[in-house]
Amino acid sequence: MKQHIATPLSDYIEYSVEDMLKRSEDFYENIKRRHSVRQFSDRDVPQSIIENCIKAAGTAPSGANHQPWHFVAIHSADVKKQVREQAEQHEQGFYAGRAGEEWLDALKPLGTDAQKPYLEHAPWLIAIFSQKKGGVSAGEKHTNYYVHESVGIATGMLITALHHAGLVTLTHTPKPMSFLSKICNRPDDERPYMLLITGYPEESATVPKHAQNKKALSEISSFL
Ligand code: IYR
Repeated sequence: MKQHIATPLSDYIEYSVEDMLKRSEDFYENIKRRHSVRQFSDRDVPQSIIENCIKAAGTAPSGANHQPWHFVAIHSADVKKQVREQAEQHEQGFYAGRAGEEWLDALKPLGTDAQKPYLEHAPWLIAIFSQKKGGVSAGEKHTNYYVHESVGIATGMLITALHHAGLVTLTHTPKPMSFLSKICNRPDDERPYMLLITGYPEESATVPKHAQNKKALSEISSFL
């Protein structure tokens, strides 16, 4: 039988209410500068920055602390080329009609299409995989819990960490995404969850007006 053993919460930091107000305002001001960017510079980014951001993502809460995720950070030009070729191939079918009229209509204000040059231009692609089986130690094959929720939270933390470091990101979910498993040499019991593109923005990078439209606090929340 496993046992519950605990140690004191020794790294918690309490701030005054005034400080918390300031910190929460500052964080909001900072995170609202995060935008999905589709024009990436080919300027390089040191691997150590990507490693730190993945370490930050790896602290995310997860079902039974099984950490059901794997991050493949792709820097190799050859591998990025393969990802671009295969993603564009799938996206062509998607934009040519597989998506359906309603979906294509919803995407129009974003100005996206099947061309994904950033998959080669950006210095880093981070392929995120979810694990149905695992455990608290790498290589275990127990059942994982709340996999989608856990990987979603870790991905959000990764995006936040990359933004905090000073990089821009784009979440990309080519449909279907299974080609990523092969390119990244991942086992069959892992599923590609998302592809995150990261690096510096091109100097002329733009943000679609549509994407800047964020719902007001009153629309996204209720206080009881
Ligand atoms: N995966 C496609 C389509 C796409 C879908 C949604 I929903 C978006 O918010 C943006 C794009 C692509 O990357 O072009």
